[in-house]
Amino acid sequence: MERVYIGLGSNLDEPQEQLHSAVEALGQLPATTVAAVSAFYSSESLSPGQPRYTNAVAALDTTLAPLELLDGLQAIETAQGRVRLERWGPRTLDLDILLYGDQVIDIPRLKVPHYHMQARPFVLYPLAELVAEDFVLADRRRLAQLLADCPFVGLERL
Ligand code: A4P
Ligand code: MG
Repeated sequence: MERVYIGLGSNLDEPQEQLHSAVEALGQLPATTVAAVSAFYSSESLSPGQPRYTNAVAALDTTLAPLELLDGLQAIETAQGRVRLERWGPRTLDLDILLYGDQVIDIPRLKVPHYHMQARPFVLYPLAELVAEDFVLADRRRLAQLLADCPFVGLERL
C-alpha cells in the first residue's frame, strides 16, 4: 500500500463541481481509497488570458502501480474532461501525480515528484494541509523549505 498525493485542477465548466466529481471518481479506482482532501483554492491561470483555476490536493492509499494509477487518472480526465475543445488549453480536469510513496520516477510517461510542484503555491499549500510539518519529499527536499521559497501569493482559499 502506498500513500500517493494527487494534484487536481480545473478552469472550465464549474471548476468546483469538476473537483468534487473527480474526488468521487478517485475513490472508485480499484484498490484505492481517498484518505484526505485539502481545501479548494482559487488562483489566476499561469497561462495569460485563461479563466481562474480551482485547485486541490488529494491523498490516496493505493496498491495500483504508478502507471496503472496514471492510466486510471487519465481515464477520469477523459470521462470528465476536455469535453469542449477550446484554444489555449483551458481544461475541465487535470490530475497530476505529485508524489507516489517515497519513489522517484523518471520515465517519459511519468515524472515523480511532479516537475513544477516546487514553483506552484496552488500545489504546495494544499499539500501542506495533508502532511506533517516536517514532511520530506521522495527526492529529500523538505516541504517547509519549498513553502518558504514559494510565498502564499495570489491564492484564495475557498
Ligand atoms: N506526465 C509526466 N509526469 C506526470 C505526473 N507526475 N502526473 C505526463 C501526471 N502526468 C504526468 O499531461 C501530459 C503528460 O504528462 C501526460 O500524458 C503524462 O504522461 P496532460 O495533463 O495531458 O497535459 P497538460 O495538463 O497540458 O500538462 P501539464 O504539465 O499537466 O500542465 P501544467 O503544467 O500542469 O499546466 N494555473 C493555475 N492557477 N492552476 C493550475 O492547475 N495548470 C496549468 C496546466 C496551467 N496553469 C495553471 C494550472
Ligand atoms: Mg497534467
